[in-house]
Amino acid sequence: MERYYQPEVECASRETILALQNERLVKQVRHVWDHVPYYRKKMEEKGVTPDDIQSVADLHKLPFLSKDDLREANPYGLLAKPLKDCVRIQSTSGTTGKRVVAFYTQHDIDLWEDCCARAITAAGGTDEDVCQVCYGYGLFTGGPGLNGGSHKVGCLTLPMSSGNTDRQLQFMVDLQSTILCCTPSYAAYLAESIHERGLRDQIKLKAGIFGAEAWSEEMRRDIEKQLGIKAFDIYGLTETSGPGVAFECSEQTGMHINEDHFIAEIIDPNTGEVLPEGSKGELVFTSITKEAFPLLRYRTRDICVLTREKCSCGRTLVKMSKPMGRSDDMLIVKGVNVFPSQIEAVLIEQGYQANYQIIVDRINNSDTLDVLVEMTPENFSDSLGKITEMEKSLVAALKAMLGIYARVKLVAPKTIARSEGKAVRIIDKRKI
Ligand code: DLL
Repeated sequence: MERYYQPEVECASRETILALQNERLVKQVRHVWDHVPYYRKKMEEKGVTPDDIQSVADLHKLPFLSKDDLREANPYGLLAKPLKDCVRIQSTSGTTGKRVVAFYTQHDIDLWEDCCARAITAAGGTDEDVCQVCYGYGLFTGGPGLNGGSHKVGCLTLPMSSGNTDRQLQFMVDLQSTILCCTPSYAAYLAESIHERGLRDQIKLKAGIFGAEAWSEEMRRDIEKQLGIKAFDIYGLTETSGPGVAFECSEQTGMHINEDHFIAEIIDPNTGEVLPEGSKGELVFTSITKEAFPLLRYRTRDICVLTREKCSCGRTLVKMSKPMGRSDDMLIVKGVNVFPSQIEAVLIEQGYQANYQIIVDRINNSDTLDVLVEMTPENFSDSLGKITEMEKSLVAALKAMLGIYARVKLVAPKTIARSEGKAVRIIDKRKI
């Protein structure tokens, strides 16, 4: 039984969704103006008042919010509800600077969990399922979000948190988990461990809900094959509540954005200009239902494309492509833009797994790009001559993809550290 499929919104006509967004946006702008002096000042500086915002068509008049604003206002500067009405905080990981704290009322948590429940349902989850949540719990939103969503769907929920792979596998086998929720890099590690322990016949997984970091289509196919599951992408960020802002359906061609809660725009990251549908640019979100920490026109730094093509699943919610990297994740090497996802796609296409590290340095005023790639146990025993050939072939494939030379070094299996959460694959020594 699909307890959390909400066709009245997920499959509603464009007009219905727009009417809902218009009404909620107008209310939200007023709420922020009345309760968040920080944002009110930004609006005043731009000469905008709540009366100027009558519908989604007026959204472009509002100022953007950035991570820098969040840091400056941290912790209470963007709070729109009295602290006594808040029941929870979550926090960003702080990998790109100081941590930012997000606040939730009980209502905010309820809506956030609804979004995660939609994601689990879209991945085929029902109250018959056993959902193993191995995203981190605590300040990270992955564990709490999927945990809440799983409860709403009525799955038997295994609140594992990340790490302790032996215990994960024991529970997976003993309780016959059918849905796995974790980062794609941890899913790949679990798949590797299942293979090594010969447990493939003892697991009953049917679906995975993987997100929180960039992963390529090639990596998806690899994980699906290794675990015998269908792997679904899920997107979100702490600032907009957490996972469940967007989720994939059975078509697996992008993630439906929960437009009854978030208005999405794509902008040119350099000029801030709003781009037409189908253009590649920076994703910007306005949260129209959040009470405690509502962000208007928040710049995510994630680069992607929005499309409204008809989806065979019946959902009409706009779809976002997989983020093609973050604008602040993008490496500029010898003046060329390099996204780690491009490197990953090449490696997996050539038969390697997503165990790699990218090292960028500057030697004699010139950038260098090194890619360490783990060999598979099968090709590890090959002769030195063959390994040199394999490295050469990777260098050529990377050159074709990136347009620049990358030095490739194949290393022994298991020499690159595995990740239980978000993988750290880039070492940029120019910044150290
Ligand atoms: O990663 C929330 C989350 C938890 C999403 C579990 C999905 C599953 P943050 O730690 O604040 O929140 O990081 C947000 O992670 O701006 C993206 O750059 C990246 N990200 C999240 N989901 C995806 C995805 C969580 N499916 C940042 N694909 C975002 C690529 C993703 N990148």
